[in-house]
Amino acid sequence: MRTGEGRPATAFLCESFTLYKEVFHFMAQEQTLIILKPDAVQRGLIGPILTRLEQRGLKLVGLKLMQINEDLARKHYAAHEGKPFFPGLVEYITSGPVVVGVIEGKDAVQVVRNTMGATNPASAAPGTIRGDFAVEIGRNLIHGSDSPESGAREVALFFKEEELVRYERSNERWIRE
Ligand code: D4T
Repeated sequence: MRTGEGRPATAFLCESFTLYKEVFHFMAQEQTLIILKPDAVQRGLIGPILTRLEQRGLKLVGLKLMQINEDLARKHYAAHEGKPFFPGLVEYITSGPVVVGVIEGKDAVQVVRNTMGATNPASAAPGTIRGDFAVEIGRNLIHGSDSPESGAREVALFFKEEELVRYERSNERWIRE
């Protein structure tokens, strides 16, 4: 049997199956948004923070430098609208360039969150990013999505689909079973 363009049906089926596998694999992966906040950029901590995430074995599939405007800040922090710290939070996150990234993989949200440490750096454990580099909640250097659902919402807020890159790491089997 041949398809309309004269190609064997088996070739068409194989290509469709490969595409289906790739799309399924992509959709099945948990994603989390990270933001290296304005204080991280101003303090020259982009490298050290990304290094910690990379050294943990986390996989970046998106990364860019940008300035968050007020509209995007309000959407991103919509859950905190009306809280006393909300105006200061919007002012802080829009006050200078940030680095935003997407980390993908099993348990990405949880692993990023515990690498970051507690929201308030004053009580963050030593060895975590906030515990080693920050002292106050209003300058806590890094954001990470708090659930897979938030991750999906926030990644879609900050990245277009075509900005995310799919690739295999050559050392993947030494990081994950
Ligand atoms: P983000 O969202 O920045 O990664 O922080 P967390 O996920 O760890 O914490 P969060 O959502 O509870 O708070 C969002 C953001 O608001 C700042 N904040 C929070 C603040 O300035 N004062 C406060 O009392 C609280 C609760 C810090 C992080």
